[in-house]
Amino acid sequence: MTVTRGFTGRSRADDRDPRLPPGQYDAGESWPVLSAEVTPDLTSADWTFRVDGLVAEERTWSWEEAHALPRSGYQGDIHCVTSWSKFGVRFGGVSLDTFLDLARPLRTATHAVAYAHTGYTTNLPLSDLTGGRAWIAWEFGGEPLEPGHGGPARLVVPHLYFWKSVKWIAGLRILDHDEPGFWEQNGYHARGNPWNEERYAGD
Ligand SMILES: Nc1nc2c(c(=O)[nH]1)N[C@H]1C(S)=C(S)[C@@H](COP(=O)(O)O)O[C@H]1N2
Ligand SMILES: [Mo]
Repeated sequence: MTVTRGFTGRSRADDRDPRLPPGQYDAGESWPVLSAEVTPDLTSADWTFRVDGLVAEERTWSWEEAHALPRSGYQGDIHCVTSWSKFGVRFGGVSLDTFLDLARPLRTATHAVAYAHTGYTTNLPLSDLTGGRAWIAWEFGGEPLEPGHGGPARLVVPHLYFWKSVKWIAGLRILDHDEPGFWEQNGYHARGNPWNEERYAGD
C-alpha cells in the first residue's frame, strides 16, 4: 500500500501564519511609509472631510465636527501590495457608516472615489466602505496618527490592500460607476482583495 507523501506530515503551507494572505510576509514591528507625494503640511485646523456626488445631502465635516460623531475603531491586520503585512494594529476614529448615514447615498450609487488633500485618489465599491469595514482614523495605537502615515486623518479599509487606505483623506465622491484612481490607472487591480491576490488588473 502506498501512502501519499505530504498527506501525513506537516506540509510547509501549514507553517504559514494563517493571518498572512498569499505572497505576503510579516513586517513585524516596522511600519514602512509609502507615499506617492510629499507629506503635506496639513493641520487638524485645515483638515475637512467631505461626502459629495450621488447623495441626498452633500456634507463637509471639520475636525471638531468629525470628533463629535460616535467613535469607532479597527483592531487587526493590514496588507500592502508591496507584500508586507502588519498584524494587530489599532486605528481609532469614526466608522464610514456614520458619515454615509448622514449624507445618504442615492439608490443609483454603486462606487466611490476617495481623494486626499494632496490629490491622490482611489476607487472603491460602496459595499467595501459600508457594513463596519471602513474608517476615518486619526489615532494609531492610541496616539495621534503621524503625518507620514496620513495624519491628521486617513481612510482605513483593512480588508483590501492598503493602497485603498487614502492618507490625508479629504473626501468621498459617490458615483453610479467605477472610476479608476491613481494606482488603478497605473495597472493596479480595481478592487484589491489580498486574499485573492488581486494586485494588478487581470489578477
Ligand atoms: N494620499 C496617499 N495615500 C496613500 C498612499 C499615497 O501614496 N498617498 N499610498 C497608499 C499605499 S500604496 C499604502 S501601502 C499605504 C501606506 O500607508 P503608510 O505609509 O502609512 O504605511 O497608504 C496608501 N495611501
Ligand atoms: Mo502599498
